[in-house]
Amino acid sequence: MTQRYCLTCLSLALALSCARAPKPRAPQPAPATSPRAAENAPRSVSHQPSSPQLARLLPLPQRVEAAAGERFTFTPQTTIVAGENQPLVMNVAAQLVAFLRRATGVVPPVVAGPEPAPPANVIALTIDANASTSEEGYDLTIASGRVTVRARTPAGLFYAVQTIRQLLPDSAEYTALMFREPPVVTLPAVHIVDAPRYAWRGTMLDVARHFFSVDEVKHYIDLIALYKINRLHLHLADDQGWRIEIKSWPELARRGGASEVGGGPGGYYTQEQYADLVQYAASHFVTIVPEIDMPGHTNALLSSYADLNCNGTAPATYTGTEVGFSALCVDLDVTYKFIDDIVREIAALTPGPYFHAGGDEVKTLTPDQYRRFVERVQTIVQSHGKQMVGWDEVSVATLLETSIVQHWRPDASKQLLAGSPHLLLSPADRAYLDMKYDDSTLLGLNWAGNVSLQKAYDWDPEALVPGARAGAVVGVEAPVWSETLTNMRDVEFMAFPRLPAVAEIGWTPQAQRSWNTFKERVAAQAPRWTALGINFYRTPDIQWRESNPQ
Ligand code: TNX
Repeated sequence: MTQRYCLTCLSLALALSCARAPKPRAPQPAPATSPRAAENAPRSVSHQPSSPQLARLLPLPQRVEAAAGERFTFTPQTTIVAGENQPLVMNVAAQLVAFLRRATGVVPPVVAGPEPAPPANVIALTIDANASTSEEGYDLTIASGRVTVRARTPAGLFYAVQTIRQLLPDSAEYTALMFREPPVVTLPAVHIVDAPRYAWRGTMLDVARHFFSVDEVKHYIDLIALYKINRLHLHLADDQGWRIEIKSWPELARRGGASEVGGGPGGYYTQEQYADLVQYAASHFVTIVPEIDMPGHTNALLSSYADLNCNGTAPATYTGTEVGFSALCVDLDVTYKFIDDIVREIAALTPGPYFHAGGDEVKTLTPDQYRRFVERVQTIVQSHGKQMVGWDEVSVATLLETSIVQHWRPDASKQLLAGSPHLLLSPADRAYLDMKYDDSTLLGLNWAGNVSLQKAYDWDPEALVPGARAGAVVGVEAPVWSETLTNMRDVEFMAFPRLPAVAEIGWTPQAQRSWNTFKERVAAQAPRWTALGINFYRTPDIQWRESNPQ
């Protein structure tokens, strides 16, 4: 049902907005700088955005130029104009409508076609194949009566919409509040040119140690999309549980899915549910990266099929948290038939280009057995049209040019890593969100030390692996291992505020990031997180805000 302002509210609202409209700024005398200094001065004003709304953008956009003109004011006539009637663009427009409805109380119509001329009050979402922005970048101009977004792809439009969302009142995140008196909502006049630093801005959810339902994973996707994260790696199998239906090996889900750490009931996704998750993620421009960990971390599958064990006997299910005791029988032919079947079925359900084959913490194979296993699995993955991703132990094998090594062990050989074709960075002492924040954290582990918010934020991916090939780093990923985490409240506590820190590392150019400005911007997220109901940790090093000026 379309909601409209009543006439009195509207005139009151307009009167208020006029009363509140900022006076045009007097022209400032140009600072006396030498031509050389002016030349070297950064074009960007990102470090000191002038409006309080702009001061809370996270990740920090590449270029934010506050403009002197009038602000954009939402009115009952505001219309969203989508340049093209293609489903992905319409999906982005629909998500913008949902935010605006909650922010203003009005449901703006979406029309497809060319931008109407002023004075129409318009938000224009335009795909422009020739736009100078990068693949996922966007160009956003907010001016009086008009918001214009240009991007080369629907993903770019989606990220611009997340930026607009962060400029809207925090209360817009709380559905119940949309029934309050419609407020006057305005956006600051600004020109933002933005693009991500890395293609891979990821997080991982361990649904194997403790199972998380489809709705819980969707909730996580909702939260990560706000920070422009675009990969969700699902750790679908480990010693304690197997979490995806495989039609050719039905006991995997039936038996292997029925356990988890601590003896709970576990669970698994049917193929339909997994496909639904993939689709939901895609509508938030998130690519699902499925992981089946092998040859180690395989007790759940070994306990489902006796034939996969070297001694022909299925072990009992496992609900503890030790690692390194299980391994596939690498000399059996059936092992590779099994791997081929599961990769084929999962690949067919996964439109993204990646299949993560694990490869970590194998303590029961010889180095030669391990290497040969990784190389054979890599070929199987490739035969099903996917790129292999593996934990950093796989760097001992001969890898294809398409393969990606996920660095996690702080003490992994930097020399081996440097030879990797592609590197995804998840150093445990910085990016593992299951590490405790500090000694007071009840949840989590600390084998890699405590990971404070500053530790999670203050590092440069390019400095981590000296001698890495140019362009090898594809991005960063923050894993959430779930040995100690049993529900979404736990996951939220470990991920917020550290996940937004990793998101900014993946998005914002290194030279523009600083702990001091991040501290301010992350503090300003608190009212939004409260409205969203996120169970975040109020780390003592941040002066969390209770509300934000609009
Ligand atoms: C190491 S990271 C593991 C996981 C654990 C995690 C706990 C990796 C590839 N292996 O099996 O869950 O530490 O922090």
